[in-house]
Amino acid sequence: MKVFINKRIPEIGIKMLEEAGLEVTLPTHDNLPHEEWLKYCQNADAILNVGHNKFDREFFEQCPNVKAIALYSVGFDHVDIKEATLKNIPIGNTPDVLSRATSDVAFLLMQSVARRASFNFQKVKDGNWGDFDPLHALGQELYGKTLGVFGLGRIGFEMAEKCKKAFNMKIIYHNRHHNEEAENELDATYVSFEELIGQSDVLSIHANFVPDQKDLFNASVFEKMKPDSIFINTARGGFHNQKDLYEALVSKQIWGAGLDVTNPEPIFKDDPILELSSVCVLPHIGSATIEARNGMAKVASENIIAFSKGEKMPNCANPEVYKD
Ligand code: 8YV
Repeated sequence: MKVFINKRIPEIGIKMLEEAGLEVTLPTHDNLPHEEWLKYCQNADAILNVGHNKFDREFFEQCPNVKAIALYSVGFDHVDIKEATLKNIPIGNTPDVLSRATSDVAFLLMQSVARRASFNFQKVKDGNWGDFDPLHALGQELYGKTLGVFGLGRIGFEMAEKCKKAFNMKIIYHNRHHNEEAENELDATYVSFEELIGQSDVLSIHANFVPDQKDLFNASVFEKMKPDSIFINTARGGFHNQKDLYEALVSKQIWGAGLDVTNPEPIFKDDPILELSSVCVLPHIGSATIEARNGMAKVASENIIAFSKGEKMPNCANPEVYKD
């Protein structure tokens, strides 16, 4: 079976595939233009995909040989799951292995924004240390404040747990379902969306992105948030309207924002949001640890190997393909 991997992944994953007797193809150069990427896909039976290439109806029609896709990501918003299922193509993903790393980044952004760390670091880099001033560079403390989690799954749980343990924060959440583990272990309280945005001191997004939630966090939401609140997005940039977020920060409707994902993504140095001292932006590094990336390589390869043996992918975004 021929497997195409569009970018080099940690060696552990490639080794697993080769030891399973699979024929692995890696591109000759990075960042393939779309047409070249498509040609590689057309010659493969299965794809291990890094990044957010679109797998939609057009793709499936152009690549009839592709029988399975293992994503090197937990998110699958770039895949038309309905279409894949219709074509009986299992879509693997990589949950769990990146929950710690991604929630670490949410936690890091929260603290960074609370203490204006990136702004102050920039001052030092600019040679502008400044005199000690009792009224200057004042951040805020997080101890005992309220964390609101939008989407309390595995990553949201880990973020909530860190906030509870480190700062004794009160946890509220809004989700499709109740999360009993979080209610029992973290004393988390289920609230409505309106309560979530009105009561959170820190609001952190950890949900799977679906198109009907595009721009869910927009002007009408930011105006209902507390003026001292911090908005954190490590999930998908599509959740927030970035122009509205910028306006909310400039007009001090909210206190700050920490983003590991942007809308659009990427952004460049002329983006006005980067000029704000109340913002910390990272370039989508949520899962960028040695541990998480090795774990993702292992899980994605396990998915491909299971498929090659005619078995169910252990982590599958559309398990309905396995029902008769
Ligand atoms: C990946 C991510 O780095 O897993 C996800 O959903 O956003 C990141 O961990 C990215 O998707 C690259 O494949």
